[in-house]
Amino acid sequence: QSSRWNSQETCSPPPPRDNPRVLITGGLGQLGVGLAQILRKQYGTENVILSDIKKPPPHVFSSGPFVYADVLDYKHLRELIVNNRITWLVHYSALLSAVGEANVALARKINITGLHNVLDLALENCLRLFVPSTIGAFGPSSPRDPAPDLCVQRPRTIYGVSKVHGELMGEYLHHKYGLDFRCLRYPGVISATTQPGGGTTDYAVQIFHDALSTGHHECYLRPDTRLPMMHISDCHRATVEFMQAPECQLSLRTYNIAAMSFTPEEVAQEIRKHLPHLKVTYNPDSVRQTIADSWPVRFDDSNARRDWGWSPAFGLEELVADMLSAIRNKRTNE
Ligand code: AKB
Repeated sequence: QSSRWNSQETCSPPPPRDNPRVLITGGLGQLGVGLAQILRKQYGTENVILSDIKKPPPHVFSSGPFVYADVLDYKHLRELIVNNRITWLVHYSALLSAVGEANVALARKINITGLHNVLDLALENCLRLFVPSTIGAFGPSSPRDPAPDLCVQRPRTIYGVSKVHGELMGEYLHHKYGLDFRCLRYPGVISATTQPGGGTTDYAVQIFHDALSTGHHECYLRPDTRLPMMHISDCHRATVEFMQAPECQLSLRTYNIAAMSFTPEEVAQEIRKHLPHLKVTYNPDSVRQTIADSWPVRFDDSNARRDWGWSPAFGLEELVADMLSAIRNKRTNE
């Protein structure tokens, strides 16, 4: 595996092109398909390639380029980047907090070894590289209300440890070799059409589906567990705006982004304004409750607001109204 790490050269990106050529890894998770849709509208369908190790559903396959890519296969990933003249890489492939604790060895492989492959390839090919981080990059000794961009980070999950590692590696390669590394710390992301898949904040998606189907949600967190959350459209917009921001505007390479913070009881109360009969029972599970208790209850995102103009559109009220109507629409169309 060739690497530029020993070289004194810095990364000089190719002359600006009209459109970036984007590769998204882990593209069939909660975020990839939606982000691809937005980028394809702006930059052209053929310029945005989704990739994953799973077979895509027919609507994904027919909506634009999709390729098989395993982030652990360095040579194949390099071939994809070179053959497709990729200039931006969005690295969504990762195991989330709860599944990571259930399979630490696999999480270490995908979240750390996979990231190393992507960092090497981004450096070698002068790519603009986006890697998401998370509220999970903080731990019990971090300031929790609010958590600033720069503070103590001692997470106690393999997910969090791998994300702090990613933040630090990316920033190191930026400062040493000029890698155009960009990282946002996402809150829990809430979407009506895509499932999160193994995180601690997943209840905040499931509660809407349960409210509309059985009217009963059993929550694995305590009713007063407050966590930062965000509507998926804000998350996508933040990602695109951050990727498009001129380098000279970025005083940091890793930013918190915030929209709202709520507890299970607060989101249930807001849902009851539309569905008064929603019943929520609480059965905290020790793994996810311990993880949630170690995470920030609020993010300080003032640097993102100042540097590149971040501002969320959705608060709790708008989120709940949108989720309920989007899930209802989806069900009538199925
Ligand atoms: C998780 O709960 O693991 C993720 C996250 C907050 O990063 N949704």
